[in-house]
Amino acid sequence: MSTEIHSNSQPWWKTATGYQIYPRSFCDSNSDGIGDLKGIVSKLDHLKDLGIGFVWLSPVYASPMRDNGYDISNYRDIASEFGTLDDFQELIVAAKDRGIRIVMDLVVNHCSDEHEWFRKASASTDCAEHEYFYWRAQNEDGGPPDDQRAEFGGPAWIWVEAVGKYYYGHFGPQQPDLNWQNPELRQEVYDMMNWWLDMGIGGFRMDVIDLIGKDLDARCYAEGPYLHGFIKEMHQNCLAGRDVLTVGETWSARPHTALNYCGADRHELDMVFNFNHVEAAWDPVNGRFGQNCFDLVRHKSILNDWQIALAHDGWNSLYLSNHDLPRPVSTFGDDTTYRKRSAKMLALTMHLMKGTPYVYQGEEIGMTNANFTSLEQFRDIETFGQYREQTEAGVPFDAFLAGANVNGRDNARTPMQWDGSEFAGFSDVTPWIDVNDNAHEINVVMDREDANGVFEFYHRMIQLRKDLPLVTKGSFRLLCPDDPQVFAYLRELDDQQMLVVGNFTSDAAELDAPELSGLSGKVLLSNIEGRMDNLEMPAKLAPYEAFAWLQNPEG
Ligand code: TEU
Ligand code: CA
Repeated sequence: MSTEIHSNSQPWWKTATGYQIYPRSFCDSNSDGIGDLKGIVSKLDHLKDLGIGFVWLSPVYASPMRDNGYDISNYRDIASEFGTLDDFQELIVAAKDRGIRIVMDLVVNHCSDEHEWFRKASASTDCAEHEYFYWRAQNEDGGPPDDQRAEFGGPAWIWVEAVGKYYYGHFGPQQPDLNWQNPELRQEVYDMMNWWLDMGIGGFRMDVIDLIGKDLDARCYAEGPYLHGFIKEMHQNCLAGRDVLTVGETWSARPHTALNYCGADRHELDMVFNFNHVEAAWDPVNGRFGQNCFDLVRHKSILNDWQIALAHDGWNSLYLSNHDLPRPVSTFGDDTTYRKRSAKMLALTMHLMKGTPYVYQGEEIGMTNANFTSLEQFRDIETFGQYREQTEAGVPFDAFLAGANVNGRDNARTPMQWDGSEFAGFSDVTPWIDVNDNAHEINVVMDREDANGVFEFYHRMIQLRKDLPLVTKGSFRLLCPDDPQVFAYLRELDDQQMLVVGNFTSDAAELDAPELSGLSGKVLLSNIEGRMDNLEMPAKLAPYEAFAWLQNPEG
């Protein structure tokens, strides 16, 4: 049976569920310990069974892999360890056969210092490529123009003797920022985007796109003065008239700025990733590598603000995890006693809001944080940067390790757990990063054999979105905003109402929504046995219980 790829009244990306693949960690087809494109092709049925409409593929371009592909040395080729352009085209076709589109990662705030552009630019001032980067002379005392630090540690301004100037690397020396002020650079980027779009990709996730409009002299980086002009120009040159999805990674976006990117009259992007709810769980004193400070009332308030801001124009992206973040069941749920139940609860409360949901690989079986015990196990450039800075500041190793295990990026990058074999079915040799110790009890084979598995729950939840227009189109109303245990909201369309409820704690809880008392309806999906169709208020909730309930199912 062919899978419907177009929906009649709405863009496909409003009714589809996305799935992010981190290629290095997904599936290794040729026994070198590194995931690759052929490996992805071999697992497409897993995604089809889940009900996925598109894949966001983290970068697969040629790269020295200092930041696992977020440092691109050739935008028109595939990294040799991932495969070839032919493999990529095969992936597009094999995915399309299953009703799945491939959305590429667009990393154009910076490239790799091994990109030909930068090689030329840093060898001579006398070439067009020199202007593709940000250069500044020494200041009066011979130092860099300012004291800006790079995201991955060290100074952001790096001296190049051959040209007698500093260049700017927001993330680090191996990721020089591209100078978006330069029209030829912009044209290079647009030509490259069109080249991929013409090949039939489903769109772009745009890496740190909020940084491209920076004004370095004003020390203004995110949402800089040139940002929206550039995105508009990109839209005109590449996106207008194409049926593709665009989602910006925007750490700086707030509810009141979101429409600047995705309002209908803007002609910029379809949606952005909001990180406000992610950052809210970070330790306000010790930062990301401190403790987990998740607070449900704040979490609800943030998500509610985004739902309200984009209720009538623009569109939300809905997610709890990606390749930079820890595993949601470890951060927001319970990764031991109530692992499966809390994984389902987190998914249900996130996916049934208004917007496009994204699943990060392994989330659909409730994979957990890595819990590494030694420095040798880590691979992430950012984590190593933290290690150096913290060690210099006198932070003991155990404290660093605890922080890395709470929020380090390697938590999401351990190999996908396909089965209970030695390397979890990811590879048949030692992988580039350790498999999580729990792979023998948390893996796709075991989870899918279990009628109460996390996968089956995701599958049904994703199906609900296809069956019920209310999930895509309905309005959103948060219930009991101040309740510290329960996340509950109503979705409404015409004369139908859907109630979504999740208990975020390991204690029993209660939902009181008197307006719903005695109404007739039915439970659409629940993560415990015995949730009854008739709602008696107040409703008693078991630990981490979640359900979706539809009033007037015939409506
Ligand atoms: O991430 C943006 C970014 O700012 C991250 O460094 C983030 O602050 C950090 O990981 C906290 O979670 C994007 C990519 O998603 C990331 O993988 C890249 O390393 C980064 O850009 C540079 O391209
Ligand atoms: Ca491989």
